[in-house]
This record gives sequence, C-alpha cells and structure tokens, in this order.
Amino acid sequence: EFLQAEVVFFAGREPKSITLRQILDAKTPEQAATLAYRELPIRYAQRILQIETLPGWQASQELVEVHRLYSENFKDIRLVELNLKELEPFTAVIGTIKGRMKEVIPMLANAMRNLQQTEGYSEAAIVQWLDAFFLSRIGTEMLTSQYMASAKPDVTARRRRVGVVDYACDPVNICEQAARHARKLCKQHYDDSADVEILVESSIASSFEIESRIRFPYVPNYLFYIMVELLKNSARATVEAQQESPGQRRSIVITVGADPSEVAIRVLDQAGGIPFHAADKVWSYMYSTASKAARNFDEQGTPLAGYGVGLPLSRLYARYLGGSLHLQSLPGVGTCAYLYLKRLESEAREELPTRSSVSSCSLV
Ligand code: W6P
Repeated sequence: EFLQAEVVFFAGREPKSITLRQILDAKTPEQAATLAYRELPIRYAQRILQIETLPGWQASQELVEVHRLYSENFKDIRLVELNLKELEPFTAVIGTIKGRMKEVIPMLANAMRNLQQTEGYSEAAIVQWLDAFFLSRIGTEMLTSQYMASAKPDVTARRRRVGVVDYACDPVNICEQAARHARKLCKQHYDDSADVEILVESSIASSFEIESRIRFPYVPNYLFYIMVELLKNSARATVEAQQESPGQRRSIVITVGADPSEVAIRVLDQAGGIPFHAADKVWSYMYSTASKAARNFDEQGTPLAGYGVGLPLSRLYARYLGGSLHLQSLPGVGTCAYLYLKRLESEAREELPTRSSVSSCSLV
C-alpha cells in the first residue's frame, strides 16, 4: 500500500538532531513549521516500524492503538501542504496531532508490562525499547510545542520565554518550587506528621557568574518534572525511615552547582539507601515498589510511591538535551542523585534513539 511504502521510505532517512540553539532560533512560525515538517514524518515513521519489530504486537490492543495513532500522524503531516504564506491548515494538523499523543506514554508502559508477562521479554530489552520510543516522543513533542508557541504566541508569557524554553531558566528557583510541591504531596499522601525538611543550597558566589543567580537556557517544565520525581522518591524513603527511628533528623539537601558549560544538581537523602537487589528496578518501567492499591496519584498522573515511569522518564528528559541522571546509594546511609545539564545552547543537542537500540533488540 502507498502509506506503508512512504513509511518505509521516511523511516530510512536520518532524523537531524537539533540543538537548543536551533530551537531558540526557530522563532517565527515559518521557521518552526519548516523544522517540524522536515523532522516529524521521519520520526513518526521510525516509531511505526519500531512497534512492528515487536513479535506479537498485533495481539496487544494498546500497541495496535499506538501504531494507529502514529500512522494517523504520519498520514496527516504527509498530506498537508506546507504553504508558508498560509499556515492555518498546518496549524490545524499539528493541533490534532498534539491532542492524539496525550495518552501514548501510559498506554505503552502498560502494553509492555503485559507483553513481558505473556511473551517473556527480558526486562533490559523492554527498558531499551521504551527508552528509545519515549526519547523520540520527547523530541516530537518539543517540535510540535515550539511550532504551536510560535504560531499562537501567548501574550501573557514572559519575554524570556521562547515557546517551552526559558533562555534565563533559574535552576535554584525551580528546585525551590519542586521542594514545596514535593512536601505538599507528601503531606497529602501520608499526613501532616510526614514532614520532611528539604534544603536548597547553591554555589552562586563563583567569579564567572555575572549575576547573583545561575541562569541558563532550558525547559523549566523538564527540570521541574525531574526534581519533583527525585524528591518524591527521597521524601517517601525519608518518611518511612523517620517512622522507624523517630527523633533522628534526616533532611534532604539539594545542591546546585554550575560552571560555564554545565549545571549540576545533587539531591542527597539520608533514608538508608536503595537495597542492592532493587538497584536496577529503579530504572525499569515494569516495577512499582508499592502495591497498586497503595499508589496515590498526583496531578501529573505519577504515583508518589513506587517507581512506575517517573524515574526512567526523568532520565530521558535529562538525556534529551545532552544531560544525564545517575543515582548512587550508600547502603544503610542514603541516596544521592546527580543531575547534569548542558549550559550552552550550542552543546545542548537532542539525543535521538540509535538504530541499534531499536532494530537489533533481541527481546527474549
Ligand atoms: C531512596 C530510593 C530512591 C530512589 C530515587 C531517588 C532517591 C531515592 N532514595 O531511598
């Protein structure tokens, strides 16, 4: 069929990894549309074929549905004419696509949990498959969001914003907001006695900081999401440790550091560390340490307790623009999370799924 041939053709092309500088430079609707029109068909086509690499995918209702949604996206973007003088039809298509993609992440995480049980796929292969899929999903979401922001500028938005990017993002401020949010979630989930102290400190006195605050171009939503996710885990473990040994102070300490090329954030807790046997499960989409009934969902749809998709997704947000996220556990003492982000927009380049992580993935 025509569509399948087009999909195979586009999937065979290389997506271009874009830098934060290019995202910031594509300010006009014409530039953002050109970027999205070039990249989206390639990326959607590769995801369609990525689903087809999974033996047994047609037996999964959710995989069939996600395959259908991506095929619709592909068809819509290929059928719309890119007329830079008349962008309404393009805007309508991007709007439709954005609406369609809302449920993709939970659908896929569920589908893969089921496939692991029925088809016996290995855990590592599933993590690799979902990491590749979701990394691409973050990139296409960035492209569509930036286009919408340029086509329909939000008059109320602050001037330092270009779409979802804030070119003077203040990481210390975001950490403080995330800390307040995490404490609120913690009190809601347990009760008022579950009070965790979260301190935020930073190295702003360095000589190369012209202003008194660290600022860098970044997507504040990503940073907030990552920080809330890390803090939810640290806070939960801290509350449980405090219940076991009342009277002992176990503050969570966030430290923000920066040099001209990187921003680094450390989240230190004193909750006893991650047991060795659970170390890999932290990054798995398959596990939740809490029972289903005990999971309490916050507004972002992520459970306070249990791992679910929050931590692996946080690591992808960090990696997406060239950063990283690592955890180190000191058994019996506590856990340190290290988040590194690129500070220069020319170095903050999209990480895209590699072909080997998608196609040669032996699943069993
Ligand atoms: C813990 C378990 C965990 C997971 C992720 C981040 C921090 C922490 N702390 O005890």
